[in-house]
Amino acid sequence: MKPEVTAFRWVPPFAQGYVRDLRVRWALEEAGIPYEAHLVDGATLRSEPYRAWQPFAQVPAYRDGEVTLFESGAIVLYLAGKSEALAPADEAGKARVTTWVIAALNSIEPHAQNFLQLGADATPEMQGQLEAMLTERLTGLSDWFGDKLYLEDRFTAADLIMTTVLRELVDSGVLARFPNLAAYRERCEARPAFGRAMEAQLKPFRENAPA
Ligand SMILES: N[C@@H](CCC(=O)N[C@@H](CS)C(=O)NCC(=O)O)C(=O)O
Repeated sequence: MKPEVTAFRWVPPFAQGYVRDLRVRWALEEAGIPYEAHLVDGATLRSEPYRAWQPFAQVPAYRDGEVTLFESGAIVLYLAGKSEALAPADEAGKARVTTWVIAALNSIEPHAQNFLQLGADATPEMQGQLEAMLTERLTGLSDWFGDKLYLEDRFTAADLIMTTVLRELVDSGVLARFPNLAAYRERCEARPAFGRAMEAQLKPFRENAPA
């Protein structure tokens, strides 16, 4: 069976281009694996059959006849195990890619999300703390990254996930304080596979926009 990825039929404009099925679509595009989007709405998400697939009633979920998965990071890592377009074939290289995928999702994304989501309504003191915690993580990443082009010696699934975490920080202006990370994010988003994945996410939103 062709791989199937769940995605929203429509979301409000602020979320368009940022829904996490983008990660899976991008990985599939990089790997050259054709797939089908299984578009869902809120009622489907909350339904019992969907929750059996994705316990938290979220997108994306994935299945391909061999596996049934959820969590964008896990799905991208699974695809990286199948395609050298997403990770080196050797065990050490694969392990490094896994490390950076987990680092993006576990060491950076929570601080980015706390800053963006909690920061808006927080007291100035709390805002400052959230920003300081995020800045500390971005400083660590930026210092380690230096003048590299990618986390490994070429584009991998680690860059794909890291880019999707960093791009959420563009509008806040925080990412621009780290020019090497800002340039890295732009370099990864310039990839044709990213463009195809983005267009694939946005097309149903245009087609299903409320009248
Ligand atoms: N950790 C999950 C997060 C998935 C997630 O946050 N999905 C959002 C869209 S980006 C969603 O479905 N939100 C609907 C909801 O939570 O009700 C993953 O990476 O797959």
